[in-house]
Amino acid sequence: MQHWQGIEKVVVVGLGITGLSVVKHLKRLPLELQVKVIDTRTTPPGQESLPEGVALHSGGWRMDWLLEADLVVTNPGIALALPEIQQVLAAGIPVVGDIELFAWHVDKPVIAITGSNGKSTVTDMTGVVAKAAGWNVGVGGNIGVPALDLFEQPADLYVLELSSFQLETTSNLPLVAAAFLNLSEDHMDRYSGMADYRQAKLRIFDHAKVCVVNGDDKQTYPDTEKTLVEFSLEQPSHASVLTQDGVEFLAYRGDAILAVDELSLVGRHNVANSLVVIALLKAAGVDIQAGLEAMKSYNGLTHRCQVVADNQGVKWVNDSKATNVASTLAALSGLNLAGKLYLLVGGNGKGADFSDLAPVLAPLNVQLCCFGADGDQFMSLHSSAKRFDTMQEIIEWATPQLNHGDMVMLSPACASFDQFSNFMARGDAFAQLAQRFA
Ligand code: UMA
Ligand code: ADP
Repeated sequence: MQHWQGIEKVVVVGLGITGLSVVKHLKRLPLELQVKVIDTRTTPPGQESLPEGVALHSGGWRMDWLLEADLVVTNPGIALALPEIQQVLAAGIPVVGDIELFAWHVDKPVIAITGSNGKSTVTDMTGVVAKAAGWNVGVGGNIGVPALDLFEQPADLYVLELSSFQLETTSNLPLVAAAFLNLSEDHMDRYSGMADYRQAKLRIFDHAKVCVVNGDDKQTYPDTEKTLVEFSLEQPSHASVLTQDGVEFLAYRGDAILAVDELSLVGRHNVANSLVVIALLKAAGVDIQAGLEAMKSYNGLTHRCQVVADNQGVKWVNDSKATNVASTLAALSGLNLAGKLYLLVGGNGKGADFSDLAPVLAPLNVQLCCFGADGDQFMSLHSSAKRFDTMQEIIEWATPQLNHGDMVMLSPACASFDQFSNFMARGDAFAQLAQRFA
């Protein structure tokens, strides 16, 4: 409890699922803490679940509360650059996030994952394989289960997905292994540029015994000397693809572990993600062989390159979480199809430039099906492009033409808000169409 010395008054900024998990954690500690909550929203989510006796101020700031605090705990959605938080810092009051509180409390090994794309997939798969290998695993963080809630159940290993927002307010997280998957443009509304965004992510390595880095993306390497484990799709590496007698294997330090085509996950990026899972679990001392069947059958999180129907040799893939160009490019790279790809693209384009898709589509046997508000923006990307209003129209038109070896994939490179409430609703609608028409 050394970190808590001299701390009595704690102010939690931002409720939501993180703020609630922080309050519950503070209440569980054997300390006499005075806890207050501020949320700038008029009706903060989670308000109704706040334990009795915890004062809440909503709809704005309370600088008097903040400046009297011994510790301020912020929700990841609260930027440190806000003037109110800057004032707290200038007064010498420590500002931390929920992951720092997790770090102060945890007494079991922790694995953590960050990056621009693939975090949730790697986090979930790492948890699934470790569980299959007999470990009692707590999986949480940015993936949607607040890390502090994991302390409500016993565990002997934790796997955390960490966003750059969470890492900004974390300084003491001891990790048995940490991975930085890749870096591409995101969250530029919160950072002054890519260098700033990268520095936030690099904090994951500060107290990591083993740093898993992407040999194909040097931006993921720490700036100081650390114990590195590299993964790569392009060259031999600690974790890489090894070809033996014409068969590709996932390999770790030269040992073939699993044939690539035994993975249920599709897409070359998922080969990279699987290599990371192996590297992380090896570093944590988990017996990969014991979890191998789980790795083979792992079919991904809903809405990320997930096979939702496989009938008469036609695979239907839901990649509704591909809401930007980089994630659709990832879904396309390394697709090894015997037949034709029916690719559904479009939605709310958020003003993005889609031209990077054209050279990747050019060599593919593809039928580009453009729908939604910004469907027109895809029409010039491939000669096959055909315009529709909705996904249902596309499926009704395409189904009679499908042949063995074909794939129907929703990887829209756009947000869903033009026709759906979120990417999950869009993915569910696609999965239902797949069930009906497959
Ligand atoms: N907000 C205010 N005033 C406040 C508090 C919040 O305006 O006082 C606004 C902010 O714009 C903030 C937003 O509300 O961005 C979301 O806050 P929230 O209360 O909904 O947050 P939580 O429910 O606690 O969810 C957070 C993470 N949200 C963010 O980082 C924005 C969740 O990641 C995470 O799953 C959860 O904690 C558990 O750890 C979401 C996310 O979008 C999925 N993450 C970003 C990403 O993946 O790209 C980083
Ligand atoms: P995150 O949690 O970082 O958003 P997800 O695992 O939810 O990552 O995947 C988000 C999107 O990015 C999906 O469309 C998915 O297919 C794609 N993706 C997954 N892994 C990678 C990767 N290693 N590189 C690029 N894109 C990826």
